[in-house]
Amino acid sequence: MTITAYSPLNDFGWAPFFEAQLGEERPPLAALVRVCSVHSMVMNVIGTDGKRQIAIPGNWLSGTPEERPTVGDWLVLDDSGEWPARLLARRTLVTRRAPSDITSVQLVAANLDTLFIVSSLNEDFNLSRLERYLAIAFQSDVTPVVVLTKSDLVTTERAEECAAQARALTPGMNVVVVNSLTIETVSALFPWVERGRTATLVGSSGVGKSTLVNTLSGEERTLTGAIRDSDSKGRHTTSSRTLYTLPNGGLIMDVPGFRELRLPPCDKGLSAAFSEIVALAEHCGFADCQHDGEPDCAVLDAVEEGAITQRRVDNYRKLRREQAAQDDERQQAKIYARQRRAADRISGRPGSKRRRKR
Ligand SMILES: Nc1nc2c(ncn2[C@@H]2O[C@H](COP(=O)(O)OP(=O)(O)OP(=O)(O)O)[C@@H](O)[C@H]2O)c(=O)[nH]1
Ligand SMILES: [Mg+2]
Ligand SMILES: [Zn+2]
Repeated sequence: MTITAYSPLNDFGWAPFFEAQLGEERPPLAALVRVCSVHSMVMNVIGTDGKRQIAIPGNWLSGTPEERPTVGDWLVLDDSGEWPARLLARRTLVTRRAPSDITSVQLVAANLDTLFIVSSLNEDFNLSRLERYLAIAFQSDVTPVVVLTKSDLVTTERAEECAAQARALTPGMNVVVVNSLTIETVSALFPWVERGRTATLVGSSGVGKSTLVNTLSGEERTLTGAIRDSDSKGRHTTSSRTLYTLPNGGLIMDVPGFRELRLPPCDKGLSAAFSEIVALAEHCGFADCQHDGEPDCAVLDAVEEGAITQRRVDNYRKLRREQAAQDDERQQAKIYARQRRAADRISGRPGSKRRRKR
């Protein structure tokens, strides 16, 4: 990489992609900062001047979710050095469908290189859930690494069996088995968090994401929580997304455990996560074959031959159905918004016009 005045920022994940956005504008080094956490009115940022808290401009809060700053973003501060002037375009962005609003997305992490998909080797292990996370990683062009935790609580056979099943999901995918409490096994994750590289931890509550942050850091950076005795599930200990710098120079983002993972619009991600089904479907008798018992179905033939599992086909169909339902909902929401604007115009209410201008 060419050395420029901004190279000291490489430690925080700076890249030519961001530098190209500065154009003629050459802000001082200290004016470029990366977002470590976002709260209702303020965000914590890190840069060559260390860590500090800055306010979020009010007009940034009123935009669409994608227009608001999120953890991992790069900002340009104004001359005062106190106030964000620009949010730089993102190199990568992982989103999920907002739990509260069917038609909108929630930002999970910006400008990451690797998505650590964390699952424990006990009850939490679920191939269909892993496939959801993989679709999200592929949708965002982020490298997925499956991290299977709590190897100390299961037999070696169980760990190997789960790892083999996870590996079989995507050719060439990295699957790492760890005991998150000890660096001996966790050190296998270092290649993805080398100096200047950013990884994000996602998975259900209680699988050991925060424990991994602490073990990689060599100290207690964040709280971890005991598992509920009743159902072995976590207690949602981590409550906000935070980007941490590691002693070796890498960056890792801890994310609260997801209760459920609903996919954002994810056509590309699903095609990549289920590439062999997409390829087989080319040979089905009907162009719109649903692989649900139609004659001459190449996908179901492959199931019969044992080349793919019925579970995988069922999950693919389910995720595609979810996408179609989402498209319908978005379409409905658009029609509704259009009708409301028309009604506003007739009654002379100016609300919708103001909304459109922003
Ligand atoms: N034995 C064992 N315990 C682990 C391992 N990983 C995590 N734990 C324990 O599991 C519990 C939950 O770990 P956390 O790191 O808080 O889990 P989390 O994924 O951050 O959970 P949320 O913040 O709720 O999303 C803690 O008691 C950890 O000590 C592991 O590999 N082996
Ligand atoms: Mg946690
Ligand atoms: Zn078919």
